[in-house]
Amino acid sequence: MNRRTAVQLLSSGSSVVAMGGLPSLLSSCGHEAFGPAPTAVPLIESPFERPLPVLPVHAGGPIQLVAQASSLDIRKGASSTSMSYGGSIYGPTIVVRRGEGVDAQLTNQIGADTNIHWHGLLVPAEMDGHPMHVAGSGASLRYTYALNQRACHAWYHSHVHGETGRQISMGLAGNVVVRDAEEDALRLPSGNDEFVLVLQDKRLDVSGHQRYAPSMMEVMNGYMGEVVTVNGIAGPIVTTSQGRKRLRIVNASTARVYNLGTSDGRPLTCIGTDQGLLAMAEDVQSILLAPGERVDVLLDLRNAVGGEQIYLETRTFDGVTTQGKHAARILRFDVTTNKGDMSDLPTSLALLPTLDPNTATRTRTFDISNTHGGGHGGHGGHEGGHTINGIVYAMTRSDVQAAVGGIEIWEFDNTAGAEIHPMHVHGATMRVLSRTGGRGILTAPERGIKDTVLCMPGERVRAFVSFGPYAGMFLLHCHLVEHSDDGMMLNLELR
Ligand SMILES: [Cu+2]
Repeated sequence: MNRRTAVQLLSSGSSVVAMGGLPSLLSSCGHEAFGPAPTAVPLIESPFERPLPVLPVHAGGPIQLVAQASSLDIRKGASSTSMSYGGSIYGPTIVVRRGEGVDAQLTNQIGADTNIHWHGLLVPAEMDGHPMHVAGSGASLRYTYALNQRACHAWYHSHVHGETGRQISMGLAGNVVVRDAEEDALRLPSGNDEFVLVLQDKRLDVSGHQRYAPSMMEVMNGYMGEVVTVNGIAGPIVTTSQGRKRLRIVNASTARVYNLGTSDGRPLTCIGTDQGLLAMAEDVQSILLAPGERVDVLLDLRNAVGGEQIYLETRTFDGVTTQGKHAARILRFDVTTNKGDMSDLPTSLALLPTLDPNTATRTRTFDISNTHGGGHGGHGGHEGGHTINGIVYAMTRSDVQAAVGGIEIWEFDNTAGAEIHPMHVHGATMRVLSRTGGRGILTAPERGIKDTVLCMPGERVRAFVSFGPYAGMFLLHCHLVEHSDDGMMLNLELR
């Protein structure tokens, strides 16, 4: 794709904000020592002309996950190398009921170390995909564990230190859907009306091949692509009946935040977040979704008419200079004349555990500002990796010790920072208590149970952290994966 066709792809009549021009990345190849200046990578809409790929579902019984090279037409008619757990894109969606378990055999055929972290699942430490537990090339790892947690949308992905960004970006990710009786009782849209959507931006070269080669500047700002894919492809279409749709969305990008809304301004009904259902549904105009986060929304197409086209789009947002400056439509719903799920949503969705901060045994503050001793202005500003409390990750050092089953208050302090940091904890769950500075508010999904929380520049976020039932070495890290690969990660030892 040359510069002119790229600009033509900024389709007319859309919500795309055409900026002055495209940065050099579209015409450049290979790893640049110093990447483009820290301006936001634009978004380029692709023509909507292919059906949304449905990721295969695996329900019950052992599963083989073969990490392998694969090929995928991210852009129509342009085959790109990618990676997957079997098949052409990502891995199967593992559906499991509360009280059951997962038995997954990872076989490594990618020619480099890999492993699997079960993001959002509370599993024993040795099953959690800590970066010290990897399968070498040609080797296998078996993950077996029981699940006793609320219905939720979790996901799985590679967690090899220093390589996580590349492996996730190339496709080593998949979904886990946990179901339970509490959720069943709500009779939420299901079957053909329930969609698992993996959002990932891709940087494509002129031939449509995806690239992952962050420059030093992109390790700071995050590595962003100009094309947003859903379930692996650009420009997907869902042809669907009138009625309610349940969209279970994961942001599998390494760095790009999405501000999700609809093209005709109809609200999204937020019903769930990382760790399952909210207490009450909440209609919102837009939802900010950071890397690693999930959101569960209902899209109400009961009043749509046959032939209508409604887009899920990502809009601009404020708060950081390096992204959020562009909008694009990312998924089109083509509404048929058929009537689907026309029922109503109950007012009350779920009972969440009572939040009593007085039960916390201690408060810890994590300085995540990463001012890099001189800011991002120059190429020399980045020395020694991204840090938490000034510490760069070391594989076997125990950094934070906390009690199995205990409760603490954690404060993520990005007050002096200029970068975004979606903070993620393994082996524990979070309830966000407050956000001061920056946006200064909690968003609708943040009223539920979280495992990843976005800290924008200038923000201080306080969260109630409940440690899970398993002892051993877990992690606390930034889910802007270029940051965690660069060392923005601590070992959390539960004992
Ligand atoms: Cu970060």
